[in-house]
Amino acid sequence: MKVLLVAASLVVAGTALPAMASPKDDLPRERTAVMGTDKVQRQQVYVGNYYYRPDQITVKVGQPVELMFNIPDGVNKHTFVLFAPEAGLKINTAISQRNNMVTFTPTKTGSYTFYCNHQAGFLRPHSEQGETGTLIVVD
Ligand SMILES: [Cu+2]
Repeated sequence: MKVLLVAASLVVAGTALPAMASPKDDLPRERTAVMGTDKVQRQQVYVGNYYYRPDQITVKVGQPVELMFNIPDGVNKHTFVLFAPEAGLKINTAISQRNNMVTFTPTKTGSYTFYCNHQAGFLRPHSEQGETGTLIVVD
């Protein structure tokens, strides 16, 4: 009985709280990838419904980039698509806790859009729900 009461009060406490802010609101939107001593630029990217954070990532041209995705367990699938052949970028990969990294080397400065192309049933594709971002490649 005591356990039930505790559980019931937790439910009440939970509902009494204001609507939980999405974690994306607390995460930075802009980051410059950090160049390692091994000359690889690394950036951690949080992925959720339906966002990447940061969603504006600045990197240096001609140096390898490694994006490490931090993605929670969940039913929604997500992908990372970055198609800019003019800059040597042709990436289209599912991302998950098991497949949580992409590496590439941009060969041309510019701004390139990345997005999630997953679409469940008749729902709008994730990219149309905000799951997009920009890779900014600088000299
Ligand atoms: Cu997605």
